[in-house]
Amino acid sequence: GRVVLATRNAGKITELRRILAEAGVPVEIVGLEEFPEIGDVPETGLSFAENALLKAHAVARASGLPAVADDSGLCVDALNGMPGIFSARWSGRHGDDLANLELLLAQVSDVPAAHRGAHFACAAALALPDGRERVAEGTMHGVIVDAPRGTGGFGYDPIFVPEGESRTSAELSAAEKDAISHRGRAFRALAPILAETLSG
Ligand code: ITT
Repeated sequence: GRVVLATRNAGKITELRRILAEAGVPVEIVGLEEFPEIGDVPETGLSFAENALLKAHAVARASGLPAVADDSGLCVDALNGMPGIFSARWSGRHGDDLANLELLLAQVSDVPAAHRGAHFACAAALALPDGRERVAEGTMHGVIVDAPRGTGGFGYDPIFVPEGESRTSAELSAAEKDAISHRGRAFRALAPILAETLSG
């Protein structure tokens, strides 16, 4: 079956295609560029799951196809869980990964190494045109480092070292990141539901 990926974030698109292919979900993924009439969906929810469902429902309704959405972000302990659902626009410039990362680094610069805990969170939502919905979540715990390292991934990956690693998530291979990432975990949990929905 055909499924619309309800995201405009290039980093997510790359990872979602990879994770769903690796999970063996037999779907033909359609990009949002095929539906130029679908505008930006207001992300007014108070949680990753609410926002992922808002995006998936809006795109499923407008496209007439099942839609999958990802809402994700980085929750920093020393910042009481911020930027969280505001991760994409933390600096005030939506999707400016470099500005967001630099602001976050400045905000934790005085936080001692022992208190640098953080986690990425991802909500993976599936919505059907008839209004049915499913959602699955995943997290990846780790610490924020002092300076960016690595060129893989996207967003805050260069300043995040996953638990049990010495490399940042931007220094991991694609397969290594997918195996432990919040997105990998969330979408592998959604994969069987997606496969079942599309076959029946
Ligand atoms: P869409 O709503 O179109 O999907 P978006 O970028 O606005 O794109 P979000 O509101 O979910 O999506 O914001 C996610 C942000 O969280 C993203 O821009 C990154 O800054 C950060 N983020 C999420 N997953 C990440 C990852 O795997 N590595 C690094 N940063 C990540």
